[in-house]
Amino acid sequence: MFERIYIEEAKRRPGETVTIAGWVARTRDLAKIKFIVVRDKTGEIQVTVKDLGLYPGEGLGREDVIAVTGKAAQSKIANAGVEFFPDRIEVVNKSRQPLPVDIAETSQSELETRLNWRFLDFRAPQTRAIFAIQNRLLSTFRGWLTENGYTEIQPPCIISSASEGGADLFKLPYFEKDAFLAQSPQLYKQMCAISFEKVFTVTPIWRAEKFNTPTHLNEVRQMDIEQAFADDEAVMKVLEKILVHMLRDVKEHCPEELKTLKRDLVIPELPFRRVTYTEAIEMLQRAGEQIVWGDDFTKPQEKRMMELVGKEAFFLKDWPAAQKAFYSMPYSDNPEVVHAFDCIYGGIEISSGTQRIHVPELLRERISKKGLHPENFESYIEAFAYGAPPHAGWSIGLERLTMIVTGKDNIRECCMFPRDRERLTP
Ligand code: AMO
Repeated sequence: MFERIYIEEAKRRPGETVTIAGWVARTRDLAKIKFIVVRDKTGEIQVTVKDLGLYPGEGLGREDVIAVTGKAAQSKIANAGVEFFPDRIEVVNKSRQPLPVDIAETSQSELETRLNWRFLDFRAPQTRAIFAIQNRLLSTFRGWLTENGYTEIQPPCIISSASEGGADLFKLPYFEKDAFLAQSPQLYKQMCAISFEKVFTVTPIWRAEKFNTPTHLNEVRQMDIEQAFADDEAVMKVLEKILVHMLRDVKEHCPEELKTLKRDLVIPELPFRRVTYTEAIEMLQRAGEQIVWGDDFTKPQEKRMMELVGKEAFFLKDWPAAQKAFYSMPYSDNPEVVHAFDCIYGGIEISSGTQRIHVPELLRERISKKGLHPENFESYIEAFAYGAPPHAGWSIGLERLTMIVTGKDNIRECCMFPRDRERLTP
């Protein structure tokens, strides 16, 4: 392989003979001169070909991979202020023409077509911006938690029983038994937190939800924490803090990407408002909505509530036990209400969490009450019989968070290879 430097670096080293390599973004032919715009991961540069003998005889098409040896020079004409004068142009690999998706202008191709040709779509400016931001969110999440004393854990993805309740499980044969794809790292992060104290993980999870909506996937990446000696309020404080930190970081480090996406990112104010479920029901009732205590919110009601609360981000807390998973800690004076919260950001639930039950007997009782069988959870329940401190945690859906940060209205845009009811390839 030839030695190449990135375009960004070539621009900083005018006058030096170097080799750049990348994809042909576009070409322009004038009578005595040809222009090739070459793109690599660091940007684009215009290659100005004055000696037409250097130009490949078979011509160049968009997305052909080429290597160009020559010198960068300041230019008053080229858009970026620097152009590249070649001594040699090598065609590394041709692209089939025509391209099945319009990379230069993503909005002109249907999302379905773009997803069918995802590897090409990754070269489009908007898509690159989305995943640059997602990458930043992930690295900041990991960095902040590591710096603040959390241990990264590796929970299993093949599990023997439901972690979030009975429904929506993908079943798979596992030798002589049945197993399931994890719906959440829930049970394992709890078992880690009662020993390691502060843990986090980023892991794929699977939900066999049959519906197809703009905010649901069947395979999700969850960003979770779990911590000992903590209640719901303690982990809500961590959540609002890390979320604002991640958003500030994106705003600071991804200004070009946000510009490409035409996204004016508003950083929510700290602390986030805490609205109880009961208050939310009353607010909606006052606004004329048909809803009673115990109901879940419909999508339009959720939206209405957003408008009524009037905040970019807020917590919705103290949910009815019936709406939340078996492991949620009930209030001691009102067991119908649990120490559970959702974080609503940009109009959707991006995260939810609870204080957990750390007492085996209560856990057995709540599992049975949900119509599940405690015997299927014994290894988990038993973990709390040997000195389990109170603990709490939450999970942020990476794709939903990316959706809001990038201003996209379909979650599939924010997942490299989305899995939904219909899509299993690529
Ligand atoms: P929950 O089921 O609310 O809680 O999931 C947490 C977050 O994960 C994301 N998410 C999804 N995103 C897209 N498509 C889906 N089908 C989907 N399902 C979930 C959302 C959601 O807020 N174990 C608990 C969390 C905890 O208590 O720690 C759990 O999984 O952003």
